[in-house]
Amino acid sequence: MSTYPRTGRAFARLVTCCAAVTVAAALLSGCGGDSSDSASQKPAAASASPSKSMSGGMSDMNMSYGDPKATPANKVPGADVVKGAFKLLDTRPPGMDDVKGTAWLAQGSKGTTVTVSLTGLKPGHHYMAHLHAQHCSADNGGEHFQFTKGGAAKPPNEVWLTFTADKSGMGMTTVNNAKKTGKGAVALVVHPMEAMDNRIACVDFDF
Ligand SMILES: [Cu+2]
Repeated sequence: MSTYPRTGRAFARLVTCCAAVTVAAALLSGCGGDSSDSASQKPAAASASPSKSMSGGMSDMNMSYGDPKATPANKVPGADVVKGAFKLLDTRPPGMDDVKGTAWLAQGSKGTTVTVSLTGLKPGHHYMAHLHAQHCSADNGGEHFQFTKGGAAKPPNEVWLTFTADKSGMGMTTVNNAKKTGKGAVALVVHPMEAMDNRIACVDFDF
């Protein structure tokens, strides 16, 4: 298991932005570790509505968010789609210099659909992405986008995606939310699951 350096500033941001997720990362023992562990912990089926049987608390932090087989955002019929390319962030952990990819955000009659597709990831490692409320140039995306500001810091009030890189270092998934983000979700940030404060890359959505 690798550990990443944590600066005080990054940790403070972590507490405000991704504290809940870090709990999840801590609970996901073996996450990002050896491949046998990863395989045994891989969810049987990704769920686009992870909160249905959960009553809140830490249990829902172990859920997966998104479904790689769902209709991707750029193929949602009749939706307005914005697309952006990932830009590397200075907070990325070592070994992430070749990360590249695209994210799409679609809004239509079924709410919001977000798809991420990345290459250059570490094979077998777990990643998480969120919609963020500020552009990449403003504190690397700032805080998470929330439909109800100050509400629950988790889906469905926030938009989260989880995915695992395949053998070639490629990862992708799609998640849906019944509500439209409007122009409030201006960026998407991808993090390593086990080190949420090490933001790897960011996409700006320009509406
Ligand atoms: Cu985030």
